[in-house]
Amino acid sequence: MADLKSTFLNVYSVLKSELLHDPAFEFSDDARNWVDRMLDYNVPGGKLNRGLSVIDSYRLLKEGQALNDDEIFHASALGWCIEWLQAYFLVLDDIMDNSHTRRGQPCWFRVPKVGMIAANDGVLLRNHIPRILKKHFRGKPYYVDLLDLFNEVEFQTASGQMIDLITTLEGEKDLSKYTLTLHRRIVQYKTAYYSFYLPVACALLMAGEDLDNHVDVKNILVEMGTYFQVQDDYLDRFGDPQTIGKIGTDIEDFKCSWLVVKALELSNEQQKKVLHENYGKADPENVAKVKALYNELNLQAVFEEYENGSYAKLVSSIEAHPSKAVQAVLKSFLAKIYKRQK
Ligand code: GPP
Ligand code: MG
Ligand code: MG
Ligand code: MG
Repeated sequence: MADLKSTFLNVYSVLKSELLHDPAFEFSDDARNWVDRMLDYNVPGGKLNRGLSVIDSYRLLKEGQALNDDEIFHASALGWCIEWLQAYFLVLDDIMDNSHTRRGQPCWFRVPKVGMIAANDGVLLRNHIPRILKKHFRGKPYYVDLLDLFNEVEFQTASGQMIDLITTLEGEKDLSKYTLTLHRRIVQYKTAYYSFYLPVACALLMAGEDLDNHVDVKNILVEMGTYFQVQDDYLDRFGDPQTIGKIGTDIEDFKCSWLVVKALELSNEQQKKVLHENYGKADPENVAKVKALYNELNLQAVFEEYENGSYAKLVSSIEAHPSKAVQAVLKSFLAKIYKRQK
């Protein structure tokens, strides 16, 4: 495993170096240094789960056959495309959510002299993906499907992000519209497709599969991604910022978080009033009242129950899948996130 990770990180260096010498642009030293620093700051510093999953999944789909160097390189390059996509989303999401920290360091736009250049860096990160794909996959029979997959998933994510954002619009803050149905719609689109379906879909394309034949796999992965974002919402309030590397802003931002939806479900009239009066305000006093209410409603226990139920359901839908190799892919993914603390 440690070995796989270092191989994976070596591929990052190769891809970065290619991008820094992209013949389509005449780099000055300043420009090259900027991109170099921007990439190192934003791309490789996360858990790398999404990226590593492409290699894991591809290996499992090959049912134990050893992968050759070329296959490892290509699976890694696809994994990095997902990490690049994630970096692009996070750089922009942190601006939109007015966040402070990410992966244990200041959000990129908060770094001195970066500011709103971060918006363009997001666009650059996004544009690096088709450049990597063109360089390494243009000759592959699945090249067009790969481009189409990344485009579809980006569209779904941006659409989910749009609903996430418009529900918090100033002047239209209305807690009564926050239901599990709305929450599910947001998280399915903003998180599940790119974080869960995309890595497995990349591995399936590399293995020569037609994605239209794997709708059942997609459905299970979207379910898993929904569970993952519920964990993210939970950790926003109950996680340890040291461990997750970011400080939560969902209460201040009036987010349609799983926690507020559950709180609304479980509150009496008095408690609902507390939520209506305090949710979505930046003042620490308001935030503290919401946090106290979450404790009063014992949302930690409610989450634990959700987590156990969700895990059991996922396991049974995975075990109902006819292919043992696909089951192994899905189980390995689930094991990576079950009861995660970060
Ligand atoms: C996570 O939401 C969603 C994304 C990172 C997708 C962003 C999509 C864009 C098109 C920019 P979140 O805000 O809960 O994540 P976090 O808690 O990590 O900030
Ligand atoms: Mg967000
Ligand atoms: Mg955010
Ligand atoms: Mg979050």
